[in-house]
Amino acid sequence: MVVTLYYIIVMGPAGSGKSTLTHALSSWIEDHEMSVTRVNFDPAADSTPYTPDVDVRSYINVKDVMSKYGLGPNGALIAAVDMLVNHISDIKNEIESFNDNYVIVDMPGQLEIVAFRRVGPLLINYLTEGRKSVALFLIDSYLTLSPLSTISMLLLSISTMLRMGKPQIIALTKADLLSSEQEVRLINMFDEEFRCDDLIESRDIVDIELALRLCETVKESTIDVIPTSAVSGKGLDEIYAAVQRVLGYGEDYLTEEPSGKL
Ligand SMILES: Nc1nc2c(ncn2[C@@H]2O[C@H](COP(=O)(O)OP(=O)(O)OP(=O)(O)O)[C@@H](O)[C@H]2O)c(=O)[nH]1
Ligand SMILES: [Mg+2]
Repeated sequence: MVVTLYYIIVMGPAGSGKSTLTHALSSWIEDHEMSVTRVNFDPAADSTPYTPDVDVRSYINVKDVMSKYGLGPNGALIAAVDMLVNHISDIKNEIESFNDNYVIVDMPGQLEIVAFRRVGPLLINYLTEGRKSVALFLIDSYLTLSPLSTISMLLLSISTMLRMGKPQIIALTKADLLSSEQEVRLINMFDEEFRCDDLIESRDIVDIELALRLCETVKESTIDVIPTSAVSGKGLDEIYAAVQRVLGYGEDYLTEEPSGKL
């Protein structure tokens, strides 16, 4: 069988659960007899819940950059991500040498550095060039319990999608921490039934017209929103199905011969 590398770029704000989901999703993929390369793309990561197959820290480490150039953590992360440009070709070669079915790239949480500066999209475009790729944008479920907070997070996801130029799936993480009542509220937020007009009841909104327009925009632009838990495994099969829909054009490794590389 010809193995095609599919890239899943895991993005989201700090602490949204990227590394934990990278671990859970890669195990899920292996449990389904497909192979996966785990890439830690965070030069500032202290530790990861999975063992990276490819690790940008072996090329550039933020702690070294801090001490060498006398920078603080944010400045050093900006410099480190810039410096990755010099190594991206080697990183790509290292990833491709595994020749696995999927590559999961666990990104840093500082979106202002990895998505909104020029170099982040440049690195990811280089990495995924010639391959099918999808961004998986994570939002902490807890931040989607109020309509305004949800709209803010979805706007962030849309801004990130515009910067990265990739199709995007949204996963709501840590669903296991919600009570059943909260879970119902959360799912209803993304339901067809949810009406932006309900926002008018909120007293905290400075500009209600703007809030309503943004609400309509995010409602129209948000396609796949999947509640997940890395603890219980909830939503992992839905993420896989959504990735297939976006990337696979009907092609599905689950219905193909296993890679035999596990
Ligand atoms: N209960 C629960 N906790 C989770 C889940 N996913 C992540 N966490 C916890 O949330 C915290 C942050 O998770 P990480 O995976 O490190 O988040 P991250 O997005 O990689 O964080 P940064 O790389 O620092 O931006 C950790 O304490 C995780 O154990 C989940 O599905 N359920
Ligand atoms: Mg992380």
